Order: sequence, then C-alpha cells, then structure tokens
Amino acid sequence: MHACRTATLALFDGMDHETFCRQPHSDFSPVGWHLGHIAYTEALWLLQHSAGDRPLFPEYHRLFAQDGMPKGDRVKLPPLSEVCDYLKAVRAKVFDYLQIAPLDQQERLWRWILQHESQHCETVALILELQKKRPELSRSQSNLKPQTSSMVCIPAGYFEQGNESLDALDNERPVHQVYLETYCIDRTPVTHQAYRSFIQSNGYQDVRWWSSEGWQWLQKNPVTHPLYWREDPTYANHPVCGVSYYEAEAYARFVGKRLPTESEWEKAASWNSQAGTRSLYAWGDQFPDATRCNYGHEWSTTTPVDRYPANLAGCYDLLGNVWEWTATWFDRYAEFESYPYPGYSQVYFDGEHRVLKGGSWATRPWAMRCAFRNWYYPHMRQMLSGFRCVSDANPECLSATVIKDSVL
Ligand code: AVJ
Ligand code: FE
Repeated sequence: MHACRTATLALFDGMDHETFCRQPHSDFSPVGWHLGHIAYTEALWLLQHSAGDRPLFPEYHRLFAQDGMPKGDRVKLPPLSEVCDYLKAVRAKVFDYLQIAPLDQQERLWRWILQHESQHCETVALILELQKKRPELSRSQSNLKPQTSSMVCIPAGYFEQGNESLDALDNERPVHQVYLETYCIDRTPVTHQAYRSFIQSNGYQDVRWWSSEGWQWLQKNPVTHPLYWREDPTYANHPVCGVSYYEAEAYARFVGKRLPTESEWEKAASWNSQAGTRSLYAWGDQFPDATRCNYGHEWSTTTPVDRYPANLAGCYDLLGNVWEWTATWFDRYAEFESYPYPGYSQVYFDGEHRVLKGGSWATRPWAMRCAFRNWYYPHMRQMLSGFRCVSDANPECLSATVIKDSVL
C-alpha cells in the first residue's frame, strides 16, 4: 500500500491547480477528482464499513463518491495540498486500524483497495497523456514495407479461464473450463509499421473494412489515425496506441483476420497446453518486475513489441505496453457474485462494453495479470489501447508453429 501510494503521489508532484481540475474529455473526471476518490473509497470501505468509524471529512462525500455528482460538475476541487491532507488523514487511521484488523477475514477487501487505487491511477495517467502536447503529424516520408506480424497456433482443447486467488476481482471469478478449437494468434500487438499499410491504403475511407456501427462512429468522428499515432520511424516497431474498438476491428478485417475473443487471448497468455496448467502472468507466477514487461511507468511510454521475452506460446507483449481490445462483451461468468458493491462490475454487464486485456505501460503490478478484465465502450480511444488479431487455424501458421517447436 505504501509503494502504491508513493507512485500515486509522484503523478501529482508539482502539478498546477489548472491541470488538477481540468477535464480534457467529457468521459473522464479531472485527475484531482480521482485523487480525492481514492481517499474517499479507502475511508468508506476500511474505516466506515470495516472499522465501524464515523465518516471522516463528510464534506467531501458528495464530491468524491462514485455516484455523488456528474463528471462535468467535478471541476471545482479543493487544492492539491488539501486533497493530500485528506489522503494522509485517512491513511493514518487506516494504518492504525491495520494493527488490530481481522485480516484473515478482510484480506480480499484490502487487496481490492490496493487495486482500486491502482486503477484510478492508470486513469490519471491517461488523462495526463491527453493533456500533453502531441507533435503535429506531417505526411509520412518513410516508406516502410507493409507487414503483418507472424502468428502462432494454439491447439484445440480445454483451458481454465478466470482467477479466484485473493486478488481476483468479482468479474474474474470463478475459474472455469472453456473449450476452444485450434486458432492462430498474432505474436505481437499490431505495430505502427503494420498499421501504416491500413492508413496508406485509405483504410479510414473504405467502408468495406468497417462494421456498420464502426462506420457510423467514423462518420461522426472523422479520425484518420490512432490517437497516439507517431510518424517517427523509431516508433515503427511500437504498438499502435489510442484506438477505438471500431478501428481495431476494421484493421483486422483489412488484413483478413479478426479480433480475439477474451478466451482466445487469455488461453494464449496463460495456458500451458502440454502440462495442462494455468499461470497468473504470461511468464509464470512470479510477481511482475522490470525484466518482464513494460508496466508501472517504467518507461512512461510504449516500447517495441518484442522488447521483452515471449511467453511459452511464443507471444510477445501480452502484459503491459498497451491494453488489447477483444471481441468479447463484458459480462458475468456463471456464478458471478458482486464484490464489494454492484457498481464495481455488475452495472457494466449491459452489453455495451467490450473487454480489454493485458494492461498498459501505466498499469500498476497489482492490477495486471492474464485474468484481469478491463472494459470500455467500443468508441473509446483515450485509453492506452491497442490490439492483436487472430484467425481460425490455417496451414501456414500451423506449419510455422511446428517448425518453431522442432527448432526449440
Ligand atoms: C475498470 C477502469 C473501467 O475506472 O471506471 C474504479 C475501475 N471502478 N472504481 C473505472 C473502477 C470503480 C473502472 N475500469
Ligand atoms: Fe472508483
């Protein structure tokens, strides 16, 4: 909790009041609101609900509660120093309570609190990213060869999806068996170099590649490249970042592929088909560290898709770097039980949010694992979102995977 808080405060270090209160996009609250909401949520669950304390700083409740007021009304905030005092006062009481709290009954809640702070900090990071000046894009001078990333084949069979460790959020539970036919999945997220061929072939003007909702969205939002598109050739091997689901879907159709279902993504990321075992992370069960992937502001930007080691299946960059869109609607697993409150996941089981997997360069280690499920409306592109593609089993990919295995 201390390490997480140190990183949280670092995001706000020296921030001016304008940045603290600015709402750069109507779908997001100002960063200052997120900071207050972190304190509010910690006090609500650990001090009020668990310790049985009276509400601390009741004057902040309406402002910082999840459902207190509309996002647009959250721009009038106390100064950063006051919100920091609020955080400190709550934290002091929380650590006092930690001395006597029955952790054997509450560990799940404490771990949830840590992940709640982690997730809000990722939102802070993406709001700050939105406010950064982006370089004007010039017409591309470079002439990189169009290329689609190579694929690996995942053999048919059952795997275990989900997570029921103490960290598992309500929407990850329970672990359950899922059968998938053989399929092929991209080794890496789609890179700038690969996506450039879509842009240069006028993919953004070509109705053939777009779903009807996607095309409608594009007419109302006439974008011509991902939000965080970089012309600089040094980014050729970085993933595209800042795409809506619709753009990801259109690119996939353009290259004759499709977006993975959540199960396809998770099986490739976490399942050892030979041993029949599931791992928490793409590399095994060891807690994330800087040798594994690009997460937790280690770089504070994207890195080349093959910078870190591949997993057992031969896929790179599954965790960290950019979130990856899946074709799956965010929905409950059978036997879902909401925790700690229905507003956390359950109210989003509305058939309007798609699942994203894997985490980004801003994701904290406590909220990054193969089973972790993020969700957003398909039109959203302000998150640090990219994607990779899949296709049904095809001879080319099958033989490539066999060659790889015999070489190993
Ligand atoms: C899972 C990132 C979509 O920020 O709205 C934080 C996480 N829920 N507090 C969000 C969340 C309640 C959620 N996302
Ligand atoms: Fe929250």
